[in-house]
Amino acid sequence: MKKEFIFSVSTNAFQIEGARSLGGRTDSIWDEFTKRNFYIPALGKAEREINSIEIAADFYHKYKTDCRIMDKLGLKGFVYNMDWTRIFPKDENYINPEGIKFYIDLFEELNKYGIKPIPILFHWDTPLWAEIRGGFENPEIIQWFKNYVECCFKYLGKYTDIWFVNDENSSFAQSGYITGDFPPGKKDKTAFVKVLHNLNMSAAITMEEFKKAKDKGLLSKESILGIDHDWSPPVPYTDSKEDIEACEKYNEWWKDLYLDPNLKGEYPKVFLEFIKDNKIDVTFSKEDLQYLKNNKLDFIGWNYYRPIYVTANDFEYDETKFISPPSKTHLKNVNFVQPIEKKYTKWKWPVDNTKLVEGAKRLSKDYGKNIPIMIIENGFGDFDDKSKDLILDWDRIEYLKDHIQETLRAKEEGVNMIGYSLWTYCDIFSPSGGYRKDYGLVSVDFNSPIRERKPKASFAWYKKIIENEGKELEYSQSEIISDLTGILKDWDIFYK
Ligand code: BGP
Repeated sequence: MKKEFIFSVSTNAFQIEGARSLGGRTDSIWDEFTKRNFYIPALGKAEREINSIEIAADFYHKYKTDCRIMDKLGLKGFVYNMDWTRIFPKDENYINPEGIKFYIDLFEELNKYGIKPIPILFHWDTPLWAEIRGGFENPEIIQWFKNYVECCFKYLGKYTDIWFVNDENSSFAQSGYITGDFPPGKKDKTAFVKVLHNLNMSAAITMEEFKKAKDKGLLSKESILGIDHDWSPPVPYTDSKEDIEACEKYNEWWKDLYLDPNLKGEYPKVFLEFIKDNKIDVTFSKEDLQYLKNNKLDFIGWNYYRPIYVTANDFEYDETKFISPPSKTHLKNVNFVQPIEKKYTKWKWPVDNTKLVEGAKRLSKDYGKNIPIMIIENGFGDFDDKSKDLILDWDRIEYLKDHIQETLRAKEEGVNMIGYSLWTYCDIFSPSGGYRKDYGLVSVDFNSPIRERKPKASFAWYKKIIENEGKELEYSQSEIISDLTGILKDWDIFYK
């Protein structure tokens, strides 16, 4: 029976939930990191703000209001990156009743409105008790993670049949252990290799627990478990043979390394070369590699924000050609450039939907013609003007329209696209922009003690798209303004 295409929104616990010291919860690495690195750039600067996530959008207290708002939007799915620490605040054994109860209540509430919860079990936020014991560098974490996922399938399995293990292992492992931009903030290639392997083994043990949970009837037989990855398809800067080869080399690292272990049960050559070239004293046992092969995941979550412009050349910074200095990668003759003729957000993220269909076809070619693919993140980060009665985020609507169009075209052209989930439901803490980088369909007033919510023009537009199942993406601004004015009529009573 062909399943309905899912129109959804996505969000993440440490960016939205707040209540970080409430309900029996203790600190995780993002709590520790944001406290230790607190930094607020000058007003209006598109710079990285590191701010407190203690309250964020206070979803922990406002989730019932938010579920009502999502019902008003007509949502079919809600992708939620869970918080391991809220459920396991002390160690790998103690289950926090208030923690698991919060997620049971949330999933119950979503189901009440016919919205399918789509949980992602791990989004970069290791519990501090685990980090102190080595975190993902310590292979024991695989058993600790097993306890966590077993608990989630036991108490939450009945609410949904679509699950993911990890969000963007690339961001967590590379920014957490190579560049140090994200917690735990290390620059250690050996740690990076160990962490990646333990993440993949944790995904494999999650698949083993997933199968057991199905056998126990905790999960429906059709339930699927996937990996969510942010592969930015490469665009060769020129059509030279060298630049095209550079794109393939790029794909080996940024696509194959973060998908092959989970979908093929093997590591790409580029990773084994990295270990050898850097004299990293880490080997993977035959048993582990066999275990990965025996526990491959079912499908792909794809975070598509932008393509990336790749060249083999080592260009000097020429402001007449590039909007930022070219950047070298650790791969020989693979460099990133930002050509001046392209379009970018205020945070210099390319705005370019031209690679989505080709990228989706490439994923199908590499991982199976019928492998289900769901866009899990796609969104437009901006400084929204919240000074007027109506928040008219037309640029965001244009961006979303262009990407939903390509997602549906990929589906029409034979890719098994099962859904589109935009980033993000409401304004939240951004890892690269703090509270000054807006992505939400719903605005949040971070100065208001009750974190007031207010719909933007994009809310009214996406509501229409869900109603017409993406058959009509075009819109008139005047119509959206009148729809939004209508939505705001009783907003303060029911949704503030
Ligand atoms: C992805 C993350 C999300 C989200 C998004 C936007 O990598 O999975 O959590 O933050 O990027 O990033 P940012 O807010 O830094 O622009």
